[in-house]
Amino acid sequence: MNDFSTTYDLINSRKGQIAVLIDPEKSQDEKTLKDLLYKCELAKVDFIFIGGSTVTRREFEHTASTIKRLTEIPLVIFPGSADQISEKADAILYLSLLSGRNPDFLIGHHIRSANELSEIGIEVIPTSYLLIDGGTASSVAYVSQTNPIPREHVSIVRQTALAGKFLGKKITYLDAGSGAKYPVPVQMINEVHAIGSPVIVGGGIKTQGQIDAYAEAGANVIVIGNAIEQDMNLVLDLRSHAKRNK
Ligand code: 1GP
Repeated sequence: MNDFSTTYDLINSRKGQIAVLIDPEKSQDEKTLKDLLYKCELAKVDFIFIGGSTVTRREFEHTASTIKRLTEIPLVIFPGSADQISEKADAILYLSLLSGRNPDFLIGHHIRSANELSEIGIEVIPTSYLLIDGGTASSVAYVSQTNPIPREHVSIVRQTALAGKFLGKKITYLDAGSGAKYPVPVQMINEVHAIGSPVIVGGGIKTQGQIDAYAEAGANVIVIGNAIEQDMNLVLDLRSHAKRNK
């Protein structure tokens, strides 16, 4: 295991860590999941994130239990709704969609899930969640009925992340949306890193070059979902990167 007492400490401990995002809606076949987790272990992936925009409670619980049974890689919930909670996870990113103005995604889902989270006692990490225009209509934008921040508006990203920090959020997650045509601009990572917030970045990331550029700009965790769903072997290419950063 590791020397860090919380998942937050682990996230904050260094730059360039890798998270593989598993969407339970697409991961009900145990053999495929087992194969993927085996490859994640070989590649020394740092975190498994679990979540999706349209997952049922049953699919979520089933996938979280299976992942926990098959690997010791820390499991972090990246929730699409108040239903995506499991005591099997190590922590939950308690996302406030600060790029939007939909009260449901700013406080509604949080109130709905608060009692259950308090009962199961997993680590809750207050997280500013900013959707950035990735050149495609993302499911998060559709489901939350919010508009992403335009790619050229780096100063809006900085101000929003700063406001989130003042509100007590411990991490900023910049997301171009799953399958984004254009991943989050590197300059946005620089800006958020500069305000002293740990950064998670995801959406449309496919190459080692992108991962290196984000790590260099100060991203703590780089999230890859879609590209690994398309080709599971891609995870093995992350191995050299993981080693370089150990
Ligand atoms: C999307 O950040 C995640 O919410 C990951 O995006 O599926 O495009 O890797 P991809």
